Amino acid sequence: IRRGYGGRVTAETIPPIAVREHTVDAFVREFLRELNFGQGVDLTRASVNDKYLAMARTVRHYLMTRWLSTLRRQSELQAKSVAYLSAEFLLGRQLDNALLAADLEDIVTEGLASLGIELDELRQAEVEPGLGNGGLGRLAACFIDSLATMNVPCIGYGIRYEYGIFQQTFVDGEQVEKPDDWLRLGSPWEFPHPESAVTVDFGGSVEQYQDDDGVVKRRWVPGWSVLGVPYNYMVPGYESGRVNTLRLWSARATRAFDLEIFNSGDYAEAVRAQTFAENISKVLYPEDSTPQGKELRLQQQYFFVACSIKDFVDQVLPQGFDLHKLPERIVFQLNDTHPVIAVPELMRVLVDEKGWDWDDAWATTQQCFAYTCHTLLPEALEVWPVELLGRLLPRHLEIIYRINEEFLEELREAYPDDELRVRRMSIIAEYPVRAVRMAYLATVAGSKVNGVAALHSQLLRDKVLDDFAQHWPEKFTNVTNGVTPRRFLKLSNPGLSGLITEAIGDGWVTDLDRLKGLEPLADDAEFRRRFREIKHANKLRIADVLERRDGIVVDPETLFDVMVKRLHEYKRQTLKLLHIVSLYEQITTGRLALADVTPRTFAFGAKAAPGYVMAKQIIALINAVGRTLNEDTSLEGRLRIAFPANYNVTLAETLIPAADLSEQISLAGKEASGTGNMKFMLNGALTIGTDDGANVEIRQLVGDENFFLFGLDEPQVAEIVERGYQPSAYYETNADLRRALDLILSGAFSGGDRHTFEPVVANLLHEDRFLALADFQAYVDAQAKVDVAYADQEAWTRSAVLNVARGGFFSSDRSMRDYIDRIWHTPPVSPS
Ligand code: GPK
Repeated sequence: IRRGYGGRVTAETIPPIAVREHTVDAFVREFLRELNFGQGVDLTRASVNDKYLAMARTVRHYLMTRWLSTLRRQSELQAKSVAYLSAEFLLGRQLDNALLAADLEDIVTEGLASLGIELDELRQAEVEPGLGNGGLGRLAACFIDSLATMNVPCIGYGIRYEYGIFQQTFVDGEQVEKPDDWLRLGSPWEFPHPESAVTVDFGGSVEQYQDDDGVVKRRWVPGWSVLGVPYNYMVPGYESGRVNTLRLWSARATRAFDLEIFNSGDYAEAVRAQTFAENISKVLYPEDSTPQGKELRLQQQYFFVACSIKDFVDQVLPQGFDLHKLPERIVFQLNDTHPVIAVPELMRVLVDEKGWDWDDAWATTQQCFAYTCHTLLPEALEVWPVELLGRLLPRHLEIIYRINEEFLEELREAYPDDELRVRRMSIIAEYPVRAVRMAYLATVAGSKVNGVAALHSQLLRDKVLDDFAQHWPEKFTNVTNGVTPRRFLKLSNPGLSGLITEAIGDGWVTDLDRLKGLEPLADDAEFRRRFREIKHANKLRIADVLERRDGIVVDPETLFDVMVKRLHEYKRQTLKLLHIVSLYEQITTGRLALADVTPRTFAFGAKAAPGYVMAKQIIALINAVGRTLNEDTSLEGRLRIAFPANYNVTLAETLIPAADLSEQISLAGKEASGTGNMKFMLNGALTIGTDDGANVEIRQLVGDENFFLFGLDEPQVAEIVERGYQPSAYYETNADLRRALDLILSGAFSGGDRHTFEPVVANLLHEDRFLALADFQAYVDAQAKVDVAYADQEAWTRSAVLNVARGGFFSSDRSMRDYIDRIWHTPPVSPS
């Protein structure tokens, strides 16, 4: 093997690990062996899927030596690791990343070609594992990629959902969800380990008993249980020689089915237990920052953290490990509140199972957890009614009560005359129903609490968790998000990657600050010409994909103006739509000459949570406006809307590199960070955005002159809301806005039907929770500046190059360094 541990593995010291030969011939041999012996087909009869599966398994072999060596070395060293607990890992396709890590692309291309197979055709056969909703899940995937690349020991723990994020289709412009049966054609990247299954209990009651010394104690007598089967995934680092592990849990019944009942002929009853258990990992909750008190969701959360803690304590740690040293060996990072039930679970393990006294257990537990908050929307902070929690996890509820009692005692000592404050900070909410506030529990238990961008962390301290920040100022910190430059620049934008490497060498792939070296080239006309050429080629590439994938035709000669993210009112897709409708209205009424319109392709990509009615209506409206504009020949194709269905990681990888303009237009103070904004920047798009989330840092780094800032800032928003926001006032006073809204109401986009989109417009006029109307004029003005800037292609390209050159800060490698320095204290481990 070329890198990594190969040299150390000798038969004299330890048993050998198989090694694959890094040549075209060896690859071809391996591939045919997998195809013939593994897949059981002959090349002449093999389907594309057969060939894809055989190739994926072959590529996987090339990473195996490093994986096994990493595991061996870790069990020798027992170095401190990160356990990243996350209900979502939005991985995207695996093949290209594996080829990159194994340095195999050339060999595989040549080897397959010698067999008459095109690598690209096999690439298309991969169904991406969509085990996440959006930003939060994709962030987890970027983080584990960075840790492997930086040689930091990490286990990702999550759920192997049988169905990932739903497949979105449009029927008459409306979103229709289809189940995401991603495992249907096989899953070559996973390693199931049914022999290592663990049992997870639920329900039942708590009983009192006397231990051997006569001490009265309490313990859980569960009512039912399920099995958690681990599936391991490789997380290969880039050029590091390390392969970390992602362990996803799948739920099984403890008794597959009751044979006696089955034999008696009651087949339905016999499989009931099985169905019930397997439902726990059946499907990803299609939510994004919306509350939903679902029992199954709490079951999922407890299921995966209980499996993970048990796994770590019983299987990862060496036998006889002194758990008092747990904080030296692990830090459990809580990715939002979804895994927070791990806190009382670790307490239960230490106190009830290991027999520790409470204070001892609490001191250790507090050192083992840290919590990341990803939102500012109050309704997105999870709370679990005690009725539900007590029914599902009675002992955990008791433990939470005790944590809370001691916490409130501490507060009463600190604030003897401020009972109001004490009640505000209680982990238990009393209204509207008695419930556990998971964010508060995480804040009390965690050694650190972080937000995901500078502004977000500030607002957490000042608003959402202000009492806690006053009580424990040193607990709060910021780690601005990042994205992996391997997937979102090197792999997704080969043209630009090649140009960058030619200019500054290839060190940027693991040291993204080196992009700074491109700054002088912004003034180099030849460099700018090549940069533009690459952007154009990327537009041709996405045009081809959209035509084949969706039957959508776009014009690569236009400005690509792209807004891709979950559909949510706070993100304000409607603001962008109002801009488009206003342009259209002005053109059709002759107030704007077609010749003065910058030809644009407005691209949208967005899924709405299936139960989020307003979001779905907005999708229908975008599609309706799109159909009208795209069919209106009087526009001569100067304005077109492209809204491909089922936006996912795979589509992002071709769409983002083609963008000229990145839309980051959330209401200030609502988007915790955003990570799409970073991907666009690194791929040479300019941002039009509000002073929100990581936009703030993007603008600071790239400079005002290379960023289209508009809109209210967070203090202004707070002030307007405080005074009593009246959206209708903007309708009354802004003629363009009024005409745009009236045009929608007139039925112009709904075949004359005035009712179809009335709810969307009425909501904007009478409620407009996210102040779209208040920011309309500022947005339109900023878009006018975009048109002017785009007209000067040399200046525009200069700005685009500077966006790339100054984007290095947004590597998730940097985020990981910040977590390591400020929170985890898990130094890299050298591979040999
Ligand atoms: C935040 F609260 C949540 C959630 O449930 N899901 C989700 O994707 C996002 N997020 C934020 O909305 C983004 O601003 C942020 O960049 C991302 O998490 C990662 O931190």
